[in-house]
Amino acid sequence: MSNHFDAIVIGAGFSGIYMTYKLHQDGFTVKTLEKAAGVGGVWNVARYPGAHCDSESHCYNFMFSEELYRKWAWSKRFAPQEEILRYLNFAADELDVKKQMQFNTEVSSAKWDEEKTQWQILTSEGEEFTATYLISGVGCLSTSNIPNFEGRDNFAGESYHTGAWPHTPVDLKGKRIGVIGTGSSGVQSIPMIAQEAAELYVFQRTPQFTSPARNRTITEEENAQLKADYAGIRERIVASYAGYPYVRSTKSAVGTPEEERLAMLEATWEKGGLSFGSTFNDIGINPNSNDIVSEFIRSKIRETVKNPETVESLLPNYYYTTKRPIIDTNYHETYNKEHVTLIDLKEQPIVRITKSGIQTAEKEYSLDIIVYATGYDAMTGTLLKLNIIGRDGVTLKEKWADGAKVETYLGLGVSGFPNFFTITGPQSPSVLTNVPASIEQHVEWISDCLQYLKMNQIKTIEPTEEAEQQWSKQCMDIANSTLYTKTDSWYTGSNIEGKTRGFLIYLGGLNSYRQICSDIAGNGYEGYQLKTTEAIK
Ligand code: NA7
Repeated sequence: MSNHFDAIVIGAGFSGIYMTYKLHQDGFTVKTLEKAAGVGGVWNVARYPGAHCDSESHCYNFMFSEELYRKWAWSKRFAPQEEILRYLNFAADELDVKKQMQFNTEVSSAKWDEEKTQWQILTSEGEEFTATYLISGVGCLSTSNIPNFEGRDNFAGESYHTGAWPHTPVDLKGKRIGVIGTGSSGVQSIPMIAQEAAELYVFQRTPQFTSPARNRTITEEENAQLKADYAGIRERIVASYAGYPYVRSTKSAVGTPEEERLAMLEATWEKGGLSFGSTFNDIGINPNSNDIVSEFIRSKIRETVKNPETVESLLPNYYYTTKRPIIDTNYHETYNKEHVTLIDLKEQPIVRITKSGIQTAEKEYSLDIIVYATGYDAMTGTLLKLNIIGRDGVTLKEKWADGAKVETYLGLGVSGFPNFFTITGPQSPSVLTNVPASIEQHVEWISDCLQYLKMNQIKTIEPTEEAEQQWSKQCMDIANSTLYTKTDSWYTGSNIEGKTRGFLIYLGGLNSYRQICSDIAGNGYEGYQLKTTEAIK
């Protein structure tokens, strides 16, 4: 059997499923390689207790097909991991893409062959594939970050990372459990783990802003309304800044009288969900506006947590939203439970992991289980692990100086790497949007592009260095005009030891970005070098 395909897609999450479907529909041969045993991407591996999506479920799904949209009804306003995984299996079955997918197959390298103008892809299992196009659908958050604490491997109990949770149930009942990390995964899992644990110790380096999710069941009547409004929801998503079907606030926090702005904040707090972060239009750019909203959240934490010492440690002091905003269910309430203890790592840093637990500068905490809720090497970690080798044997690692100088064109391609596309790649809107909306836009753009190449007998496409540099500068300039770059976060790469600080997300909005991408395509793929077979000869 020939192992040559028009395209190899890596990853079978939202991106891989839709890309595979599109390519097959368009008449290309495609093979999708997935490391895990099934579809789902991050939703197949981040199975920690309490794992939920924080985009509202009715827009956290494929919108390109009305038929698909109508066939699925979500049970909850914010879907739990297992339901999203079920949805992705449903979508893959409905779209009939599993037969193009090969599971339990990890890509170990992909090398550009200039002479044959094709990619040679090798897997850890020793298989070889060749393909005209290489398309990454590996997602932005799929390489777990486990900090290199001294003695980490000496721990005699069980340890788990939230992003690589076992597929079989973990028995937490009556155990002494330590959770390191209070990002989204920590905040979601801590209240659930507290329900089972005999003792729970939360090791917190940075206190987080969180607002209530107010998750609830979606009634049949609501579901019927959501289905009836398919066209409206889709239209609003396409027109929106962040891929959500909501209208953005036009009010400034500093520009709104105190009484009115408090009423607005109370109303969005009560409503729940991520839209609290969009109560005003200048939270991300104006430090004074940000202070107003930050102080509002701090006041809620003070009202909730009873122990005065614990409250002090839980008050965040960075600019709200410059770390990924979190929505929670009973997070701060959990610290009122007798058996839950907050360890403030600013006061007593972790010194080492011991055989029996965690040793801080003050004492040793004896534990049965350590949960690492310590996040991901986001945006570039997984792409770099693929060992991609471009023209003249230059690796993506070398090109990006091991993550120190990441430059792409539109977050969709990299110069020196012909016929290579990155769905939600670095410097695209990606994680600062409702990600499935960004994925659909990228998949459709790539699909249009491949059809254009085919129709015009173009053999290779590759961004020019100049276009790439301009795009990278534009991304950084926009980020620098906001408060985002002022905080240490995985948005800036500063959560990973040795990773150079930058900002790998296009912040100009998905709607503007969509227009830019479509103009570039309309202008014959401006900023790209296109070569026909003749030109290559
Ligand atoms: P995050 O948001 O990166 O959170 C990781 C947490 O782990 C955060 O509180 C970190 O503290 C903490 N951390 C990381 N390294 C250490 C060390 N060395 N010591 C102590 N604490 C540490 O990851 P999540 O998985 O929660 O969320 C990621 C996204 O996944 C989420 O937004 C969803 O989109 C899905 P820090 O703040 O860096 O001081």
